[in-house]
Amino acid sequence: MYDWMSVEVERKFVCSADNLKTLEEIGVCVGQHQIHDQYFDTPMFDLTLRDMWLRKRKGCWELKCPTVDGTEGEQSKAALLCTRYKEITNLAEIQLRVREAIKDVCEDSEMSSSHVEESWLSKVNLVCFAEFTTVRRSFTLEEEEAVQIDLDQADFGYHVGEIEVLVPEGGDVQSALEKIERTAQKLGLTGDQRVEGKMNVYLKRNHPEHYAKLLSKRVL
Ligand code: V4E
Repeated sequence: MYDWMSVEVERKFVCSADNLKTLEEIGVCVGQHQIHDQYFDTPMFDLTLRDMWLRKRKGCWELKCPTVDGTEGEQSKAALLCTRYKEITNLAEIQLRVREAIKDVCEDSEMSSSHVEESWLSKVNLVCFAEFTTVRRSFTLEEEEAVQIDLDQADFGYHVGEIEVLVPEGGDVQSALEKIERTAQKLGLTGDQRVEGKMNVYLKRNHPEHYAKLLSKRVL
């Protein structure tokens, strides 16, 4: 069991004035902060085309990649509104996975032996393709342990809400989905469509050709 690997189960939502009022009544605001994210990929977008999202946040590397949990075929309506991604924060493991993903386009790198953090980026030809700042207000609900509700406002003018549960490796994803569904009902969320994340909107505006490719490959 690794404390640097967990599964993030998340449902994004459009936060109406009514939803916000309810959240402020039943939730506890646990903070507001600014998050500056830089996302990296090869110039040919080899990572994101594999649904792998490498970013630097607060000086730390994070990699989100698809989970393989075998439940894809039999998902409830509520589960279909959620995304599940493995979240990896250990740099050596991140480097391993990145190298594995792009090994065909990068033959002879010695990434894992690199001690200078930035040098591994140029070795595998990773460049920053997206950079933005988000103001995030975070809430919890007393009766829903481990659920966090974030209201995000990105600097390129997009607002989105997220209900999320971090499940430790090997933990109970099903119960996380149930917590998210209960929370959505408490907030009075009615939408039954997946809501776009910040990156969707960012890519649509800044890298429309790549965005179209991700859509056609069903990554987004
Ligand atoms: C996984 C992913 C991306 C990486 C960014 O993930 P996201 O959770 O949207 O960002 P953020 O800032 O809320 O991260 P947190 O603070 O919660 O860790 S970019 C695109 N994806 C894939 C993806 C998808 N296919 N569909 C939806 C609705 N969201 C994300």
